[in-house]
Amino acid sequence: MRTIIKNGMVVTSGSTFKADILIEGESITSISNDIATRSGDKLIDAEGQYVLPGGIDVHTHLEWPLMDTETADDFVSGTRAAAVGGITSIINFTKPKKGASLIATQEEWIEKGKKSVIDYGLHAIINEYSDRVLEELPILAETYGVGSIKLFMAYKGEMMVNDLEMYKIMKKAGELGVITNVHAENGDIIDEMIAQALAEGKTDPIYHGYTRPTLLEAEATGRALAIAEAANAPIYIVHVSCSEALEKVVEAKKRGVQAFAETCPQYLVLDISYLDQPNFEGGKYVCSPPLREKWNQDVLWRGLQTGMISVAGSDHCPFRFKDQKAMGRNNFSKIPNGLPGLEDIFSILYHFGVHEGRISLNQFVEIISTNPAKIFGIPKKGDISIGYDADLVILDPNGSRVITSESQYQNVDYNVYEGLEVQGIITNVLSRGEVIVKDGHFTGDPGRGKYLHRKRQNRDSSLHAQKNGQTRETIQ
Ligand code: DUC
Ligand code: ZN
Ligand code: ZN
Repeated sequence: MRTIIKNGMVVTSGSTFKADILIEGESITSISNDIATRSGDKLIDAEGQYVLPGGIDVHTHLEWPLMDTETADDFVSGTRAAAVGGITSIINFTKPKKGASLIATQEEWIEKGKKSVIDYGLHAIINEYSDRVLEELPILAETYGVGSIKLFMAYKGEMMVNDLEMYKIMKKAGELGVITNVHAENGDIIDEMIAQALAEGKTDPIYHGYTRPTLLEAEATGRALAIAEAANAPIYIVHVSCSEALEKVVEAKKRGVQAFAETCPQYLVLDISYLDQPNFEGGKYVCSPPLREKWNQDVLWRGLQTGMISVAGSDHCPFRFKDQKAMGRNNFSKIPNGLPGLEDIFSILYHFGVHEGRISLNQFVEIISTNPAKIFGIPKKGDISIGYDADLVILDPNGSRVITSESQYQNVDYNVYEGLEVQGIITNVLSRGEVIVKDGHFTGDPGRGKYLHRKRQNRDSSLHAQKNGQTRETIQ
């Protein structure tokens, strides 16, 4: 089966040019001017539109248990929303029960993911240190293609690990070329601040913001980076929300730590004032780290412009307002933490980034597709190139749409970007050559998504820290 995308403006992280794209089966087999058609070819006319690599959202929480409930999107509704929004691959987090085998957990989550509409990978969360973790990590990496794990420095009792646990786990991960995602907030002090606020009768959603200050994100970020450096391990700081935390990443990069940073659309566009709305409306915006003072947004955009932040991930962690967020109506600490965003990340980043002139179109591709594929070792994705998977998004830059929960695919009763008009309409989406969104309508099938076996980090890089007692500077 051949498909030809005709007359589109092809955009990669490195260039923009007019060309046709030939797809045979699941892969791109030719990119050139005026590819001749044969009878039986499927033709898609992309005149006046951009053809971009599909978005890769490496930060999703589908079917994810948190704070005595579970996120509202499963792998069907979540990946359908992703597809419509221009995302053709996700990496979701697993969630092991305390003491559970990481391998058994991985198997369980691969099974859950089989319903997906698009391709899916899994980061393995590790919530404790044990000999078994050390035994299972190499199996996860080699047999299951799990090139990334995740550690939490907050959510004590549920997921938080201490510094020594982090060091030991990261050391092993580093030896294996497995990158560690870190949620960096100082959980101990946050818990104390929450208890103090509640004791003073401060129960509204805004206190979620006040009890998780930027200082404690920056402190934990700096500590995580130092632990990664000591462990000689690659590290990816998820959801950097503020200037002070980003400074820690920049300092670490200067020292030669193999550190990457991610931010999320909500930190680029929304701010702490959203938490301070009456009638518990602020509860809709509770996520961790919390939304910050507005001035941080410019700093985060500069981070994306300069490459200090490599990736935008959605941190899609959706909870319904009416019965899930409502669990914390009288106590902000009981509001499940998280926002929906998987369906809109591509549009929000395109609109506020490219359309409003903060980043170039090529930088957009780099941030939403190329960098996530490279950092997390996803083969044959993140670019438009011969031999690559035909994961493609066709976007009409002249159209616009208004974001609303009325017409969204995300399985929640609100949208944090409600009423916002964004430039650019996603007209068609292809996943491994199959059209899964046609003229804006979803046409894919649950269960067609494949599990992503991922590659590990290249441990030969001169970016890696001390070898045989040499300093980084002496290793070239
Ligand atoms: N932050 C959230 O807002 N939700 C899920 C977990 C997290 O780190
Ligand atoms: Zn997190
Ligand atoms: Zn998250």
